Amino acid sequence: MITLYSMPSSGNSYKVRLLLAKLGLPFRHVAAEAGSGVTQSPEFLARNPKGKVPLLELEDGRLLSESNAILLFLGDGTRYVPQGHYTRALVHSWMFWEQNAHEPSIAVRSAILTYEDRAHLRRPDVLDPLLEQGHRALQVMETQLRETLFLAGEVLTVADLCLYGYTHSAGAKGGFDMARFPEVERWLERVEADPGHVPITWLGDW
Ligand SMILES: N[C@@H](CCC(=O)N[C@@H](CS)C(=O)NCC(=O)O)C(=O)O
Repeated sequence: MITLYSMPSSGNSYKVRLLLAKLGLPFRHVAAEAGSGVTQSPEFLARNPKGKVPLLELEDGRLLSESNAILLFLGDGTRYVPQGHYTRALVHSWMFWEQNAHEPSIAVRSAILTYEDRAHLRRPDVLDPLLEQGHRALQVMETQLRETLFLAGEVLTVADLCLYGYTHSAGAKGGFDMARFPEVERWLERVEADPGHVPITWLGDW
């Protein structure tokens, strides 16, 4: 059976759990919650020197880190990764953008407001620019979702699961003003309506 090392409260980890649920793939879950020290243990660092989760361990011991690489690996050959070269490249484009422009503002602001060890960062000079950057990222999604039902076209792909990871809690955890982004809100509902959806609290207990 495959093993997933993941942080229960993290969107990057949630993306992978969400795809595993949709694929109906059984897995062993190893929790690495913030502050637990799991990711800095010698055993974990021997598996992933980056010291980060999610980390996928295959039955034969091969390892794969980076949430979006894991999504593309697990989704390959399924309805979640399109076959057409251009559409697949669009999926990659959204996933690279997520790590470069969306996660660094939306996930980071949410983390500062959630985790007590980041409470010292709850200052306007840190939080205000992140709010502005996050709203800009949400506007990029809003603009796309005025044109298509999902980010890379008319069907749900791993790009949607990837962006759902942190967007679904951007208002509640990050303090972003979601009322400004009605198409994003409708897209969140469409992603949730897709078969096999599970909440962030689901850790693989089938
Ligand atoms: N680019 C990486 C980011 C991974 C990452 O930053 N993981 C965080 C949780 S979201 C983590 O492992 N934190 C635990 C630690 O730093 O010890 C991915 O998408 O997988």
